[in-house]
Amino acid sequence: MLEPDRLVPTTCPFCGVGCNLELHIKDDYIYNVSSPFDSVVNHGNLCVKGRFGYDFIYSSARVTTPLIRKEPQVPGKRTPARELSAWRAVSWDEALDYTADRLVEIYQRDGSNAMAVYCCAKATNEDNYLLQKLYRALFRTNNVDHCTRLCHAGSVVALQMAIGSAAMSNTAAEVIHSDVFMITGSNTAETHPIIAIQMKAAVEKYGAKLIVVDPRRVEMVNYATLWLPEKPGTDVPVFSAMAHVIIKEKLYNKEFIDQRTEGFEEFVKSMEKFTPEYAEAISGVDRNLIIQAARMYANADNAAIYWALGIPESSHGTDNAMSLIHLALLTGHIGRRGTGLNPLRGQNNVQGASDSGAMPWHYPGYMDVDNPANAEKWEQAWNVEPGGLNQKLGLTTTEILSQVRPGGIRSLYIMGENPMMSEPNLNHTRQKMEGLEFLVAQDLFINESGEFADVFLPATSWAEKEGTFTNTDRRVQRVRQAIPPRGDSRPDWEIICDLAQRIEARLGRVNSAYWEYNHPGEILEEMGSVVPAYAGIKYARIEKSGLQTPVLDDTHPGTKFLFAESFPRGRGKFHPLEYIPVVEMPDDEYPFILSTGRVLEHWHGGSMTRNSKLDDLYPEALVEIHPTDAARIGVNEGDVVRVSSRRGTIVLRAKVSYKTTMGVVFIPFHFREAAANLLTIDALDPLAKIPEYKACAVRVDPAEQADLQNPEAQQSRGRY
Ligand SMILES: Nc1nc2c(c(=O)[nH]1)N[C@H]1C(S)=C(S)[C@@H](COP(=O)(O)OP(=O)(O)OC[C@H]3O[C@@H](n4cnc5c(=O)[nH]c(N)nc54)[C@H](O)[C@@H]3O)O[C@H]1N2
Ligand SMILES: Nc1nc2c(c(=O)[nH]1)N[C@H]1C(S)=C(S)[C@@H](COP(=O)(O)OP(=O)(O)OC[C@H]3O[C@@H](n4cnc5c(=O)[nH]c(N)nc54)[C@H](O)[C@@H]3O)O[C@H]1N2
Ligand code: SF4
Ligand SMILES: [Mo]
Repeated sequence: MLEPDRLVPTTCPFCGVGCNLELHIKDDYIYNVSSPFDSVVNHGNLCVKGRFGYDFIYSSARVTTPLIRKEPQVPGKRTPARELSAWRAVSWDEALDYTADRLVEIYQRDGSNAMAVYCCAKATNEDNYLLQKLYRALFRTNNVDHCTRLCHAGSVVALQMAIGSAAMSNTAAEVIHSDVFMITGSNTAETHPIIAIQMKAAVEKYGAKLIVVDPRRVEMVNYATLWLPEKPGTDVPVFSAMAHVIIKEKLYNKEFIDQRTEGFEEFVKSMEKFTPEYAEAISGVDRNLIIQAARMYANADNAAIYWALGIPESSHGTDNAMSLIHLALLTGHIGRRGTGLNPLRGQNNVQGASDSGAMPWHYPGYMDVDNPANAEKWEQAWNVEPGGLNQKLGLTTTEILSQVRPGGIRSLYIMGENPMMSEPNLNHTRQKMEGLEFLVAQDLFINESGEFADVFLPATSWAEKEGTFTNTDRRVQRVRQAIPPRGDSRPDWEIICDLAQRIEARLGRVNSAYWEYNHPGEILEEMGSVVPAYAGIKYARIEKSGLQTPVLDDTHPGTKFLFAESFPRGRGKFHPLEYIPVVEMPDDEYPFILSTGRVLEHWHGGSMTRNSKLDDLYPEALVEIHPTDAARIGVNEGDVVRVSSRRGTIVLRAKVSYKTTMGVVFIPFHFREAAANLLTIDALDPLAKIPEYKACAVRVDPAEQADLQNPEAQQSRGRY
């Protein structure tokens, strides 16, 4: 065994569980990752990504020099380029001067509405806070968003409307204190694997009963007392029928409803039509399962709900989440240990990026941008003249690209996102990317979106910088520099500070905002001076283990579960609901429903995991198809098939599996050779603006081996 020179404690860069890692370092090289047994979040457990996936930082595909495209790019005629020969290596000074010149030129010509930025849920709180500050304080725009829009936006909007707060109400580890818990729209064992371990223990060791509501036979079904295999997009009828049963059988908590909620009477009327029979007809779930699930959840002493993207990623994602929230409001299963409304947040720092203001309608701390009192607070903090901040709601991620046109959005700054893999209907996304006048990519890799950029700014990875991530249960944890930056790469926060000073100089607003920090800890303190939930978080307090927000002052111990006494909006509000089908139903031409999502070994667009040895574990895109459907269309395991929707076509191999239900095929969106988002529909939820990633109509046809590989795409994939 190699003896490490040092062990550096830090936080996993993949998912929102936020496992604690120990990086083993020899000669400034990370050669192993472990986790201490006393780690609060994960008790020494790690999934395959946390344990082995770190090697993406050493990939030969990583770019560590600032680059400018050799060929000037013209709006409407942009051409993607990944190979380095299309780029010129430049100094940081040249790259930043060029970026500042181009952004300021567009801002001075076309104003705030031409500017937009995607922040990054993989980067730290400090990085995100600064980038939104740059766009708000210097370019006076709220066109600031990040992947939360593509993720839990429906949950966030519904939770805000119903209770006034969108974070997970409880701590994931409390699941062992639940008598009953329900998981819906979450493939927990693959996407939040360490929380799944705790859930399995809750069932096997602590005797909790589990209800799974999911169209796929995900691993957690093996631990469930009840599985409700609904058709995609039918959550409102299923959960409203549960509410119907709870009301009809008087299983609700009258005291809680009287004291803590409003809108009950009207809500009861709107639930009348959602009989279990009606829900069965729409969702395909046996009415008796719905009745049993309702009784089991309502009669428990402590019952919790956990959910992920099967709920919000829909053209009626807000309604879906609302139908779940109602169950907690009816039964009072919230505000105590082992209960709660728990949207499992996905990216390592999506909770933190949202807290830090990387959103178009909120300053940091969820302060509405259109409230002058909030604007005033941030004007003072950022030394902006009174009335200087823009109080108009900004555009969301899903709106920013659709508004690329003369007179609309002209420039986009992307820090660590990959819309050319992650947004729906990629053929449309591509057209919009091509239409930009100026595009900045700040990443570790030239990803599918960076290929369109004018300038590439190489950021360091999480192992090469200091900062904090906020995990899914609101725990703010340290990220530590373990090794020197590779090549000329720099931490995001440093890049942003340097760029901001150059932009200020060009705007003649020198010192109009503060951009000098000795250490990222000072950035977090600046945020905490205005955001009460972060007021008590200082690096010195989180060196050993993190603190769960809200942390209201320097002695506040943090908050394990929320809403014991009241909700942030006062009373929890019921909202009458109607069932609205998904936008694109299957028909004769496109007879299957396509569901998209994740597999354990890969991460989103693949920049990280496909440049890691994890790629060897799951090297190629597969479409899951039910054995009955496969037999019907004459497809066997491993056969090459063509999957087409009204928007695009991809070719990949079939995986014949009982994991998917009849009529539904599943494709992970990690593979550029067969990008699932070429097929998905860009229909949006009207309130949350989140796309319908979990249901569109497709056809599946046998294809030839020769159709399979796009050699160009295969070759451009880097290897570690
Ligand atoms: N390995 C891995 N882990 C990840 C990620 C990753 O890329 N790779 N990404 C992270 C991120 S950012 C996120 S947001 C999370 C996402 O975590 P999950 O939401 O668990 O991930 P998905 O694979 O999208 O799974 C969606 C689930 O919803 C179900 N579903 C589909 N349609 C419906 C429906 O209409 N109703 C209901 N109730 N359920 C439905 C699917 O069958 C599936 O079980 O994962 C995080 N963890
Ligand atoms: N079809 C379909 N599409 C989906 C979904 C789905 O379920 N189905 N899910 C959606 C969801 S939930 C999400 S969250 C989005 C995710 O979508 P994106 O956020 O667009 O995708 P990622 O691949 O995670 O992109 C992260 C990028 O950040 C870079 N990066 C990593 N660390 C750092 C860092 O420290 N600094 C910088 N500057 N860059 C860094 C990585 O190299 C990578 O290129 O995808 C959405 N798209
Ligand atoms: S569960 Fe999530 S945080 Fe934990 S090791 Fe796996 S990817 Fe990392
Ligand atoms: Mo996500």
